[in-house]
Amino acid sequence: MEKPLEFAPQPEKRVATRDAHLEVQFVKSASGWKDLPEDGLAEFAFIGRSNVGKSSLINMLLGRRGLAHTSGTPGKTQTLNYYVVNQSYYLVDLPGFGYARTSKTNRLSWGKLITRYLNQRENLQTVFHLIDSRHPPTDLDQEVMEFMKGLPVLYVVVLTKMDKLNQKERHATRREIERVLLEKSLEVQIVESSSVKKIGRQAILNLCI
Ligand SMILES: Nc1nc2c(ncn2[C@@H]2O[C@H](COP(=O)(O)OP(=O)(O)OP(=O)(O)O)[C@@H](O)[C@H]2O)c(=O)[nH]1
Ligand SMILES: [Mg+2]
Repeated sequence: MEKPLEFAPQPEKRVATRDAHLEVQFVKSASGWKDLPEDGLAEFAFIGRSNVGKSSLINMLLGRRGLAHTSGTPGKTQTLNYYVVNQSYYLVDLPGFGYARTSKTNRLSWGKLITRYLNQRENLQTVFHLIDSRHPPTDLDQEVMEFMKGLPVLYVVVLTKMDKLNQKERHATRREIERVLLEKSLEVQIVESSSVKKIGRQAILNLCI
């Protein structure tokens, strides 16, 4: 019989799809600096390359299937999408990077807005950088890591789609990410996740206060 995966959720930790404790609302899609909310609530942002699973992770965290739009085609999320939780903080779904088929103008303006957002957004508390657990970090992922070094926010690496790996692959991925982070002198918390198997939910929510 196949050995159960070590990261399979324990029965007592399994979460309901709808969590009564989380009151969630989609607030807005921002396509420019002036569109960002002005109420000063804390923001927790999710960044990563297109198709890595940002929108799926947000749906899984919030227990609302289909709240953030997901797609098998990269480039689905093109704006900063704000979801308010318990009227006290925002989860922000950012456009993915590294999607070559978007127009150049569009790509540049996203890049600029995201860079400005990461650099200057005062109420930004934490950046969750999503990396596909099946592949080594891309050059752009490594650029994000370097970029995050200088910022006064908590930086967390989230390995996505862990359901697609067996235990041996999972260990190899983790070791590789740890090696890359160490090489960059970054001491960063790593969270393993799967939106399909609802892995990593509590660990990530615990970091969003
Ligand atoms: N097996 C598996 N598939 C996933 C997981 N998370 C996301 N996916 C799939 O990956 C694809 C992309 O997911 P999205 O959540 O739309 O990715 P995204 O990062 O928001 O993409 P953009 O909006 O294009 O930047 C979809 O087909 C999802 O169903 C996961 O944990 N496991
Ligand atoms: Mg998306």
